[in-house]
This record gives sequence, structure tokens and C-alpha cells, in this order.
Amino acid sequence: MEVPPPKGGGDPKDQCSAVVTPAQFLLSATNPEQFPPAELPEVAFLGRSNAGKSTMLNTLLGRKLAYTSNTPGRTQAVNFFRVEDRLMFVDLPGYGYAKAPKAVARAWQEVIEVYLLQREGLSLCVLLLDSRRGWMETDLQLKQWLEVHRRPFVVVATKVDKLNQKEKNASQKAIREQYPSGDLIWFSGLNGQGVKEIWQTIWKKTAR
Ligand SMILES: Nc1nc2c(ncn2[C@@H]2O[C@H](COP(=O)(O)OP(=O)(O)OP(=O)(O)O)[C@@H](O)[C@H]2O)c(=O)[nH]1
Ligand SMILES: [Mg+2]
Repeated sequence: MEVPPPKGGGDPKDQCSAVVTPAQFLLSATNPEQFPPAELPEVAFLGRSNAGKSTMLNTLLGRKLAYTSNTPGRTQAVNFFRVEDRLMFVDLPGYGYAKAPKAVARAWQEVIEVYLLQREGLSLCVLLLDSRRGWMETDLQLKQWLEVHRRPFVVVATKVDKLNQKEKNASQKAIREQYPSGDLIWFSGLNGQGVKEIWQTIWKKTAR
């Protein structure tokens, strides 16, 4: 199938977020009844709290649409963004936030699970791992869940700018031990590494 040329962030020379992709914040849902109609192919950003989901979304879009923070637990709703009237980006709350009250953590787990199970049009899950930490138990559970439910996903190792080459090699080895063959992209919100590859994967998986 012919893959449409990547638009936003598609050119390596534009990697430092120079390209602004037409996009707008649509809505913020705290329960599934508030989810918008599933009219467009959707890309969901998943990962532990503080892994860099909102940062990635902003880097891909070339501007700050999603809130980011040093404090884990920043994104506390399912946030939908319309991209180029062709796609929906979905910024999900992070899991594994130790300080979240148990009831809140459970409620979020439920919202995320309903989203992943029921969302029509969900074309790609971007599973983010902090490259300094690699797989943690909850990440592995989520990966297994995506495999069992046959949800297409790509693994992106974030914050690669914080690693030297030796640390990156070690991180790669550790990630590959649990994930020998699927797509693995290295990403930095600081210098734009990986932006082009992520966009290419998105266009490939969402082409209708
Ligand atoms: N150096 C560096 N810092 C990053 C990168 N990505 C994210 N960060 C930082 O990590 C922190 C968390 O980033 P967020 O994008 O808010 O993380 P999140 O996954 O959306 O977190 P929650 O909303 O809490 O689930 C912020 O201080 C970001 O600036 C990266 O690629 N490189
Ligand atoms: Mg966030």
C-alpha cells in the first residue's frame, strides 16, 4: 500500500520541532462516556508516569499542546488532539505513579483498559519506556496485554539524550531481552532524535 508522505516532522532537517503540524486540543475525558466519536484513526501514547508521553506528543506536533511536568502524575485525563484532520492523538494518564491514592490508580487503570479494549479506530499504541529504566513490571504487563488483545504497538525508548553510548548499548540490550524483534525507536524530546521514525510509523499504521 502506498504510504502518504509524512507531513509533520517528516524531514530530518526539521527534527528540532521546527515543523508545526496543524493540530488542536479536542477534549479531556475523565470517563469513557466523554470520549469523542471514533471518526479518525487514533494513535495512543502509553507509559509510566513521567516516561515522557506529553513531551513526545508536543515534539511530534512541534509545539506545546499537552501539559508536561517534572512531577509524575501530570496528565490526569484522557486528552484527545485532532491532527491535520486525519488523525487523533490520545495522551493517556501514566500508570505506576507511586504517590497516587490506590482508588485513583484503580480508576485510571479502568479508564485506560476501557479505552484500549473498546476504542474503535485505535490504530497504533506508542508504548514509551524511559530508556534509563527500561522495562518495569507494569510495562511488561501492558506489553503482554497489547499482544494478547492484538493491539498494534511500537516501543519507544525516551530521554535517550540522557545516556552516553555505553549506557545506550546496555539499555538496548536490556529492552531487547524482553522484546527481541518488534519496532524499537530511540527518542529525545530535547534534540528531536526519533521524530522522523515515529511519524513514519504513525503514517504507515494509520493509512486507510
Ligand atoms: N531530557 C529529556 N527530558 C524529557 C524527555 N521527555 C520528557 N522529558 C522530561 O520528563 C518529564 C516528564 O515528561 P512528561 O512528558 O510530562 O511525562 P508524561 O509521561 O506525560 O507524565 P504523566 O503525565 O505524569 O504521565 C518532564 O520534565 C520532561 O521535560 C526527553 O526526551 N529528554
Ligand atoms: Mg503527561
